[in-house]
Amino acid sequence: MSEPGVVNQKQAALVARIQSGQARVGTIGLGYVGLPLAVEFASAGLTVRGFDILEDKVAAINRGESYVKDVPAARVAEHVAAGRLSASSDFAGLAECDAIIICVPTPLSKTKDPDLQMVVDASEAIAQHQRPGQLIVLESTTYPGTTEELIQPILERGGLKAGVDFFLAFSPERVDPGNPKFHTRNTPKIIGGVTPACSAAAQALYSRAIDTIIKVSSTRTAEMVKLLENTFRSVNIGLVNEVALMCERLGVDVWEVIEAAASKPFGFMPFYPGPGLGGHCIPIDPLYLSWKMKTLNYRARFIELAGEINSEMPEYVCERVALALNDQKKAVNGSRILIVGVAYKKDIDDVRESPALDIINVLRARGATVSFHDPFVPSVRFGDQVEMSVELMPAVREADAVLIVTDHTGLPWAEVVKSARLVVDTRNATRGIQSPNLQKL
Ligand code: SAJ
Repeated sequence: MSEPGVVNQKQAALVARIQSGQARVGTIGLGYVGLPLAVEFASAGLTVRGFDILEDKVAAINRGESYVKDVPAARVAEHVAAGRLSASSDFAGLAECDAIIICVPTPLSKTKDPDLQMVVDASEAIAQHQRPGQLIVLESTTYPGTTEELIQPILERGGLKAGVDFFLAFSPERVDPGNPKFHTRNTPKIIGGVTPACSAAAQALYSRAIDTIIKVSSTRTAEMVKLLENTFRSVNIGLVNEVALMCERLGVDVWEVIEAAASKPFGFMPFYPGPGLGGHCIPIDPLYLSWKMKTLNYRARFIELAGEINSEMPEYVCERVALALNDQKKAVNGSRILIVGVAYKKDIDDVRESPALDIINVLRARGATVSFHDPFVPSVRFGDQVEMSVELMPAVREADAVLIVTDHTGLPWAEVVKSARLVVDTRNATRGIQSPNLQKL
């Protein structure tokens, strides 16, 4: 254990190494958060070692390749060739890092409770190779209290103390996959340290790679900021999905209503109805907060209600397809249905938690023959079957119904509507196109 006075020397030495560019940064988890972050720190001139348990990711990076759409392979290759970026599945290398950032998934368990096993595994790996003077930052989205209640004890088990012998902070990731404008460097970064010395060390690190740093007073505050951001989205998407259900009963075009409401220059922010909530963040993160609140005997009603409405949308969409087929004297049973777009949102290739998968399963359970076309997703695994994306127009012409689930940019929507017997559009991809065979949410 160090004397109180030493903490400044440890922190000063760490900050000096960061500012001189000598610091070695480790990122645990090389997915859509960890890889862009690793590349950004390498671009800032620091030496970065990415750690992942998946050998294929490690090998791809060391070959100078990128499997994350928002990270050009050329950037990976450049830093690997220059020796600034490398990857490994040997976590012993953590001992050489001055700063370690945990970017592993925080999914839900089968019982819809937080599953922090990957965060615990990463923390245990750090503890196993820990040395005084290191900065450890958790970026994975989690409930308020995780950093200090779960990670800190693991890292202090060997006798080192947070804020004295090592530095510990939480800094939420804010990656928006496919966003052409905002990426790691130009998205403001929230930082909350266990102690002010921890915050200062984290600020020194991130300001090397990110333009705007915002320090908050604690790790819990930083953890809650992220959950507010994502709960805000989930609740507003739930609201607008319910508005779509209301507008359908009122015989009013919900897309026209939202577009007109969005003309208000203040006090309104448009969200859009859709086939349901996909991705590994918005459907999941708010449940981390409602779970934590239950342990404090509080029921987070907005989160629960939004979750109910959003998770009912795939079923509602299937009902709309059934009614539209019925108008043409057809049943879902025996119909050929083409799903256009299976990614969870437009212009990305990720199908995790995509509502399209629920919709396909429901329609198949009702006896439909369902195929899909997605220019970003060449194949999807359904159980032990891998199904391929079909060519668009022949499938459109053959289908009894075409269901637009993801409004990828650049698809020939007018031609789809012209050639199809029936189109149900859940994303207003066909805005401005009129046809008796076209229905929208
Ligand atoms: N969605 C709607 N209606 C909307 C907006 C979104 O139905 O008006 C659906 C999308 O189709 C998608 C889901 O909600 O299925 C989530 O969409 P999203 O735009 O929130 O995208 P994510 O989950 O990829 O990324 C979000 C980030 N997105 C934005 O801020 C726009 C951001 O909230 C977080 O940085 C990120 O989650 C995260 O990692 O937490």
